[in-house]
Amino acid sequence: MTRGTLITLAPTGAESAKADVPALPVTVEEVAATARDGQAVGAAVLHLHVRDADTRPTLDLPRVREVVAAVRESSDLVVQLSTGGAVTDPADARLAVLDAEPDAASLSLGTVNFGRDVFSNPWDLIVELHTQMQQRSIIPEYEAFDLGHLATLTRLLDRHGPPAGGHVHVDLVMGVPGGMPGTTAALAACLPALPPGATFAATGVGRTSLPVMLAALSAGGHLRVGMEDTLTYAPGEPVRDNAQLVARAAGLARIAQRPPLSTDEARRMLGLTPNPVEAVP
Ligand code: KMH
Ligand code: ZN
Repeated sequence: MTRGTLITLAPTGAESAKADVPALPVTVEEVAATARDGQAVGAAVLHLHVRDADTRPTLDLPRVREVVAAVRESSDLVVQLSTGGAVTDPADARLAVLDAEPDAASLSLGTVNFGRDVFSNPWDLIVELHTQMQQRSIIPEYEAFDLGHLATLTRLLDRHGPPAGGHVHVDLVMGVPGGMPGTTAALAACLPALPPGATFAATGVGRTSLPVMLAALSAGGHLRVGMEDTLTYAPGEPVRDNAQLVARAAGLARIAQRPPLSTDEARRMLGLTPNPVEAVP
């Protein structure tokens, strides 16, 4: 079992409107402050969707670069750009996000119904993202929305080799309407399908956030939390800010005696920096 817990913060996403959720960080300054505050309470990775000046989701490269630079200025978090974008984003724009030179990027492993929409991830796009990230030394976080997506991951690695850095890290995105449910049983079903040596995190959308977090910790997994996935802290109580969600995850990780990994520890775990060679006695 992994000794510490990697906490990824997904603060914004592409689905919620600022007008509906005033606490959602969307400006460059808000995202930079969210990164700083999230790191202070235990986050090590930032899963980043960018918004434009009108608060709408955007993959505009200058804007993405500006937000990445601001996050690197305000924090030491591993910057993981979303290549999933919004359900309406075309594949070429999603691939072009890699030009912003993040440390890491998400890589969704299959098409899934996404509420009333379809989040499209055909095989050729998966392969293109995987190979481009290999060539650019960008660390993928493989996102599985359903059990079959893990079979796709095994096929991808068999045919196209390991990712940059050599380590495979998977995020189980659970509770999306159309994907696998956010339950302990579904999480347990995924575990035998993970590639050997892989680490995993889990995130439960909406009200599945807490059960998924507890199930992931009990299974030696890592956590992703944030307002991309969860807008209600408790029944009838809106999330105050992203730091509130990170602090809760960090508290549960400490109770599990697997405290939050620092950003340096996270970089080593993910293969962004080499592990120090064990001293030979
Ligand atoms: N916004 C969703 C359609 C990712 O970031 O890689 C896709 C998503 C996945 O959030
Ligand atoms: Zn995302």
